[in-house]
Amino acid sequence: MPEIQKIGSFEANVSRKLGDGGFGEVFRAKDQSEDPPVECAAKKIPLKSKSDVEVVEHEVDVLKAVSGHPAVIGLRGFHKDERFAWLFMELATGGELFDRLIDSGNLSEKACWPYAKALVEGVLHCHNHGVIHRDIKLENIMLSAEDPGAIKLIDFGLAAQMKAGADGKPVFEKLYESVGTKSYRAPEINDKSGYMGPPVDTWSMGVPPLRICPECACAPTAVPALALPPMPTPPL
Ligand code: PIT
Repeated sequence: MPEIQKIGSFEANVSRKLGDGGFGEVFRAKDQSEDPPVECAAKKIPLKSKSDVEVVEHEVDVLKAVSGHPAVIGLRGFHKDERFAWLFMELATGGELFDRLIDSGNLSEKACWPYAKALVEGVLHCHNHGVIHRDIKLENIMLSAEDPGAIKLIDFGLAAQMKAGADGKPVFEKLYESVGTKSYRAPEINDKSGYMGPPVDTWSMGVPPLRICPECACAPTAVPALALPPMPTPPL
């Protein structure tokens, strides 16, 4: 018998794990407030300290800011009690792009193109809404089982959110935390003097095509280029 946990209008099937990546435990769930109920994903986050609560609330704010783009995972609901927070998100049933690579080996440039295009569009949407993802990598790109070219960018746990200016547009300021996954990190992430957000996402979104598609990497020129000294960052 599946073990079902009821959380508000949602039902999480804690016997059916969708993923257990760096982003925590994600289960299959249903949003029962819809008729018929809508399948979704539920991320369960243990709350052990006050800082855990702050981290989750930041992630929810970020997800609310970026929800609504086809290439970005959408937030359907959020619940929190003393012990756990639950994020209910759109369902992406195709697994990680990372696993797709493991299953089928390298992709051709033609096969890679729809993913790369959707990734650029999704990241641009985030930036337009003042959100810098800071951990774009194959493991954080989910695929859709129904729509073979579609991707969903997930895991905004390391994201930074820029404040909005008087015109409502984000004001991009320097960031200082050296976060992200090493082989996807822009070199300036380690600069003590800080770095601008959008370029570090631009760097890391270039890496997945290089990893899944030898034609995109067009070795041997691309690989030594990655070993060049860091580019100077323009003054603010
Ligand atoms: C899955 C399947 C699915 C969604 C997810 C994972 C979402 C994970 C996720 C994790 C985060 C976040 C946003 C999305 O901020 O449909 O295996 O930390």
